[in-house]
Amino acid sequence: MNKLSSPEIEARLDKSSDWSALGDTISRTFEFKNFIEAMEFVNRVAEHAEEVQHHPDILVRWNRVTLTLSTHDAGGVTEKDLVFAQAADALRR
Ligand code: H2B
Repeated sequence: MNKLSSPEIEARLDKSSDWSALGDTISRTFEFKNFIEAMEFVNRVAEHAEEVQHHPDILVRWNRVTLTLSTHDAGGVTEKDLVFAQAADALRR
């Protein structure tokens, strides 16, 4: 899978904002009512990650979950990460 350039990533993120490019990754912080709801989201994300065999870095801080995506094989952000970002957005509920 091709690594996308910074301008390509920025252009793609403008449309589906909420995600920001940070170095060779994209990330978004999702906020929930409490820790349990945050963890339920994490579990939905985990199930999806297994299905597509693409696994985000996940940081949980009580009611906030930060997902950080990159494609290690490509050494940066690829289409795979942008597709995963949209799926994660849909799992937010
Ligand atoms: N997840 C992430 N975030 N980046 C990868 O490059 C990656 C992955 N590679 N999950 C996948 C697994 C690869 O090892 C398998 C073979 O698809």
